[in-house]
Amino acid sequence: MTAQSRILIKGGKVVNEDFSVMADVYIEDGVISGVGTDLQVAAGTRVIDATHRLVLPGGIDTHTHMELSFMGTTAVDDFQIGTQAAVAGGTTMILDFVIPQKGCSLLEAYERWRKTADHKVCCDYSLHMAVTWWDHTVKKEMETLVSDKGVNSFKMFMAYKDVFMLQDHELYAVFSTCKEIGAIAQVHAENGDLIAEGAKRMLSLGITGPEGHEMCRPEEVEAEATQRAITIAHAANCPLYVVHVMSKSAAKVVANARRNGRVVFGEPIAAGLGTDGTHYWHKNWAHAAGFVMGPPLRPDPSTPGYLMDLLANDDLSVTGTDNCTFSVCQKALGKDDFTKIPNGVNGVEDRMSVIWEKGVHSGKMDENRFVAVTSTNAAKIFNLYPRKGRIAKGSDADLVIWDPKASRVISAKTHHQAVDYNIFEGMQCHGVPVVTISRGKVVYENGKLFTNPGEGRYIPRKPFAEFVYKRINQREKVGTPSAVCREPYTGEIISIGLKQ
Ligand code: URQ
Ligand code: ZN
Ligand code: ZN
Repeated sequence: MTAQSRILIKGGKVVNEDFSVMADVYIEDGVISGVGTDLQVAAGTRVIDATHRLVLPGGIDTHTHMELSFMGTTAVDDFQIGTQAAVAGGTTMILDFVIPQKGCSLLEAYERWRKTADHKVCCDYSLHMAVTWWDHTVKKEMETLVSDKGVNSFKMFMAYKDVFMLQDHELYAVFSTCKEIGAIAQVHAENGDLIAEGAKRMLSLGITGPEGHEMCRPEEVEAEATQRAITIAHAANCPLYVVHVMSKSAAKVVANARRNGRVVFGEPIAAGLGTDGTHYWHKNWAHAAGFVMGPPLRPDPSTPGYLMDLLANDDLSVTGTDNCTFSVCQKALGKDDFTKIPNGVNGVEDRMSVIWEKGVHSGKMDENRFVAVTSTNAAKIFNLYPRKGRIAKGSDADLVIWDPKASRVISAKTHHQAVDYNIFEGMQCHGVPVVTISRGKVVYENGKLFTNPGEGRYIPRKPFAEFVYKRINQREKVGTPSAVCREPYTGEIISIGLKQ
């Protein structure tokens, strides 16, 4: 073991989701080997001073699309640049999506994504699998992905009609399979049929700009699909994860379901927590188009604060970014027709600071809840905990030294992402990552990257995460309906012979 692989983080406050404590952290060979005071450390250990700073579990971004080919072009943040930007923002793991085209093999798509990502990633990563079509071969491949490839999360699109969208009976079949194999079902919850009709209507009214993108799919189109997914998942006794919850209406549906005891998790994203859909009405086309994603950001300016309130009180559970970036010249594919603007925005670098500023600095949540929603809950839901999402002996040494008092101004001029604009441009955020450590290696320090592409690893995940399945399993045992015992009916029966 080289001295380089031994680090002592001294004088900081360790913040986990359940409590904070003044303690040092000793790291050896990529793993946390001690948390406390007066730790015995080997000679030659590198000491990092964390006085007046917080030591947090590295962020886990539950939702990215690095170098996704979509709507005729390819997202510019690839797995190298995207993970460099992640660690520059205090995130030490991303969960990306394999998205097979309709009719294509899920396993072949999985191997393609691994081949693309493995040699590029600068921090650990894992993969969700999208199910964009359904037949018995898809079911077989889902079983193989769980048993052999460490996938335990499958995403179904209720939008993108004719491209990725599944019908309700297919959703029921896929959800039932997820429950059988111990996976969590994720949904992009928007009514794809209504979007298609809405878009036609907007274009027929001569509305071709980004404002049409939001007006063709208002909040209720998201809320209706969110409720429908929850209902179908409940019928299958399947745990549900609603990705990118973008509106107050959809958030209320998730909150209500959770209060009714449903096993459902809502994922707001940095964009929806930090900005809003008023930008679609900006006079500058490129500015407006830069915010186009699905579901859209909402023009109700109270949306970010509302989503943050629900995230603070556990009505919403976990945060991602849906980082799927297209530079202005790519967005311009839709300069005359908003339905051709590649959907997606940035977030992977700024998520942690945006949530600290709007969530913790604002007083809506404390530092422990911040850790829960940026790291720990993701680890628990996707069965990575406590290897990831906690600062404890034996956990991976994925951590960030965080300065809650420092602030930074977000700008495309200084960000590490490849995309040539930033939806948070000009936002001042308290809460700044000073040092990011990925599996015991300093990968970012004082504004400089020390990453090596390929040093990140693919992290396989086992099925039946306890955090998700304990209630499901118990309901399976006690919730099965039974028939009433009764004497057979022996009275008269009307005859309904053939019509004369
Ligand atoms: O829908 C998604 O999550 C992918 C295709 C990224 N784009 C987006 O607008 N959300
Ligand atoms: Zn989506
Ligand atoms: Zn997405």
